[in-house]
Amino acid sequence: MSEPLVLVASEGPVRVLTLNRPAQLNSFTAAMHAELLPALQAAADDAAVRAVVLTGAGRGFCAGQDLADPAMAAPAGHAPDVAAVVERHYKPLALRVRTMPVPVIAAVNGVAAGAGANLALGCDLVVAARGASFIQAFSKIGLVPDCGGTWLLPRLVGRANALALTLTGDKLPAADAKAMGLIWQVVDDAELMSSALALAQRLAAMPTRALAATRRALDESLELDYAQALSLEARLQGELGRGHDFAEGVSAFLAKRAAVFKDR
Ligand code: T3D
Repeated sequence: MSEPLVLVASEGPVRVLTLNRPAQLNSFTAAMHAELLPALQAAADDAAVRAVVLTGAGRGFCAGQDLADPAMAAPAGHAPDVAAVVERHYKPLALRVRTMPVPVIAAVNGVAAGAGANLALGCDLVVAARGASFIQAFSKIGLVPDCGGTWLLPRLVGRANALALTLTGDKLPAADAKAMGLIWQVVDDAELMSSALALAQRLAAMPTRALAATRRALDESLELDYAQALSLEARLQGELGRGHDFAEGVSAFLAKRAAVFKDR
């Protein structure tokens, strides 16, 4: 039997998904897509999962689309249908990550290029190894950023930085990505997984439903005016206020004990 292209492991409430095509820097084939999206869906559907960590096997995180995947190739004499690839694979993947009911942490162990970079940047928190790097490789092969890159980049680092990264396709070392505000944290290479897992365990013990609602409010606020954002806050507070976790959080605070959150 061949190795899975996405390794799935659990550390208590944390689901760890590892892209597993190390010889090709975990670049995406149709077959790897066919394992990653269901693995994310399974984590979303499993009430015991309260955080997800996404990482890569070997020296790379993900080099984006596998440019040699025969399953993506056009029939002889035809132009490739890149739109179909994006609609079928990258759009559902980016949407799934962004709407997970639990926090998603990218543990970027090495180079993250093309759609691989944007997959990481679409996660809620990005922790990168010092030796990792981010490359908006699309301009080098005549494409625009996909997997959410055009939406994410200006929001994360502003138009000037977004344009510089995407037009040049230059490699951005993890420390520079952190300094630019593109990612959350840089850690020593040897400490990547322990740091990402500790962060995931910490988030897993928090009120998961409120964390997912917070992400939603921040994302939606970008399309709203101030009054609309205030209304969305009121609606979400209303929903959360009726849940177990708010009552538990307040009662634990007043009783000076640790809260045990359950909502998801
Ligand atoms: O249909 C569509 O295409 C639409 C979807 C588009 C989404 C996208 O992601 S487009 C962007 C695709 N990705 C790239 O253009 C990145 C291509 N890779 C690179 O530029 C370099 O590999 C890296 C800068 C990422 C890393 O460089 P380096 O020197 O550390 O490693 P390397 O030697 O280039 O790569 C190691 C191996 O991985 C090598 O194989 P080999 O020679 O040892 O057998 C290389 O061919 C393979 N590899 C790396 N990236 C890809 C890849 N094979 C296929 N596709 C790749 N994207």
